[in-house]
Amino acid sequence: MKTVYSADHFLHRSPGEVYLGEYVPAFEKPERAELVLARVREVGLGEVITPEVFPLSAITRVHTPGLVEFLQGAHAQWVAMGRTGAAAPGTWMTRGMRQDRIPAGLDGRLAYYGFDCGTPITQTTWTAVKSSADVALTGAAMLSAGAASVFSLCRPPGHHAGSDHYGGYCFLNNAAIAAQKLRDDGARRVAILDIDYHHGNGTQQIFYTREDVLFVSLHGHPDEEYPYLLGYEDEQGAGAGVGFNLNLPLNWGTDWAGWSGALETGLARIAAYRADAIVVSLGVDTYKDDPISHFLLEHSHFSQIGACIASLGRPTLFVMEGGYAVAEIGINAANVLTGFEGAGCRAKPQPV
Ligand code: OKP
Ligand code: ZN
Repeated sequence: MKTVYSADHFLHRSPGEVYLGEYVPAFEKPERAELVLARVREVGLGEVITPEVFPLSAITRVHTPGLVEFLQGAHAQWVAMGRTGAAAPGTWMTRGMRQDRIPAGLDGRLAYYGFDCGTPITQTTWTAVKSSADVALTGAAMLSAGAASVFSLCRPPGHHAGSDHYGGYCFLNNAAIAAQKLRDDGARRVAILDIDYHHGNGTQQIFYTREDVLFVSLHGHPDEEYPYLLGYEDEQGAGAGVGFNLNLPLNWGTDWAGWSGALETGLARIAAYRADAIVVSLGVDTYKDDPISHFLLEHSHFSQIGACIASLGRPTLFVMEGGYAVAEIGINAANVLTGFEGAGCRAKPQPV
């Protein structure tokens, strides 16, 4: 399978983040994508190509123009106010506050669009964010053109970004943008399988009222895990989308036995949906030594995950999301991809 990659990801580098009450080096850092790329080359996964540049209209299919303009301009406005460093909110919207009015000032718009303080906007963040979306869009276009599988090595990640909000290291939702592109290119039903450790709240929100994009997510239970305020199992969709959102929350300490059982449930739902294409939000922060996560998967399990996804027999786009055990991120991500190509799922065959 081919990999789509852009070195523009280097242009986003978070200065650091607050973790457990201390200011620490950012977990989401450029080395992540570089180590995944190195491993992709080492295992000979396939050609590595650079993305095409897509118009902003491909992004505003799932995000509001307001969010996109905000992300493009926020840092320049921050600097124009005489500030240094990266733009980030220190105030957030909550119950009882106005949602119908976007504040004119920068700090108000940071409060309106942002939902955490771990997603700073630097001078060059937008260029990296746009290239990450282009990496996803290029992968989707390759699938539309007949590729059986593609790896979009996106960075920064995307699944926490919603139609009009950003956070969780995510600015634009690469997987959602790719899924919409697949729909626009003619796929009738697209399934998104989110196997990142964290709930893909942004992806869920974007497609919550739609039946043409199924969202299935395995993640840390929101009672104890980020992003806390979405990802419960009773969120099953709304309106036309009822029944097309499947959350499979799992408790801290979940191991392969528990996790693979949930995967089987998720894969069976996708098989029953008869998706024309699958987008995998590929986070490998389910790994046992991930520094911010609490699942217990081991290297070999990632190979099995890939094989199980392959058993669906559908065109599949892998979109990189999280994974913070940096020394091991390449092995874990590449194992999913080589597992996919090597076949041999140990779980039950899925209905078609
Ligand atoms: C991104 B992905 C607040 C930061 C809280 C955010 C975790 C984001 C994970 N200071 N932590 O799903 O891997
Ligand atoms: Zn994650």
